[in-house]
Amino acid sequence: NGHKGHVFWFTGLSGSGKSTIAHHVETHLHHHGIRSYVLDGDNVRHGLCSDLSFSPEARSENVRRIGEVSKLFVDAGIVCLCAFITPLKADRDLLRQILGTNFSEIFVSCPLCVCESRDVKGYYKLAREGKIKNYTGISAPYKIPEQPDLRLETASLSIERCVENTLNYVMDTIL
Ligand code: GGZ
Repeated sequence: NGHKGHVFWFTGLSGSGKSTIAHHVETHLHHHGIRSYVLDGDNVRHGLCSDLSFSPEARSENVRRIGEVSKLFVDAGIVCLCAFITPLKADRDLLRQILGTNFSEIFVSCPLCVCESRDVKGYYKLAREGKIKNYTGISAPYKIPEQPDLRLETASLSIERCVENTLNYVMDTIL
C-alpha cells in the first residue's frame, strides 16, 4: 500500500457533523484499500478517557491523549480520522506540536442555531435548562479555527458533498 499514516482531525460544535463525515470517509477509504480508523467520543470517552469530564482542563487532557494515540496510528501507517469538538486553539496547537506534518485540521463549520435545531441527543435542550454544565456553544467556548487546512460548511453543503471534498483532500495528502 502506497499511502502513509496521517491524522485528519475534525473540529466543530456538537451536532456539526464531525463523526458522520468521518465514518463516511472511512467507508470510502476502505473501498480504496486504505486502512483507516475513526476515533470519536463514542469510542474514546467511554474507555481511554472515561475518567475525564468536560472542564477546560479535562478537555485539554482528552485532546492530548487522543493526539498521542493517533501518533501511534501514524507510526503504524494508518489513516486516523479524529472527531472531537476540540474547542480551544491552544489544544489544537498542541496537536500540531505532537503530530507535526502528519496532522491536518478540518473545521466542520455549522451555525450554533443549526446544531441546536438538530439536537440529535437532546443535549442542547438540557444545556439550555442548565442540566448539563459547560456545554460547548451554550455555556462553554468554541474558538473558531482561523487557518484550517480544510473547511466544511455542513449547513449549506450536503453530507455527500462534504464527504467528497474531504476524500479529495485526504487522497491529495496521503498519496
Ligand atoms: C460538549 C458534551 C458535553 C459538554 C457531553 N460539552 O453530540 P455528542 O455529545 O455525541 O458530542 C459531544 C461529545 C463531545 O466530546 P469531545 O470529546 O468531542 O469534546 S472535547 O473535544 O471538547 O473534549 C456531546 C457529549 O460529548 N457531551 N457533555 N459539556 N459536549
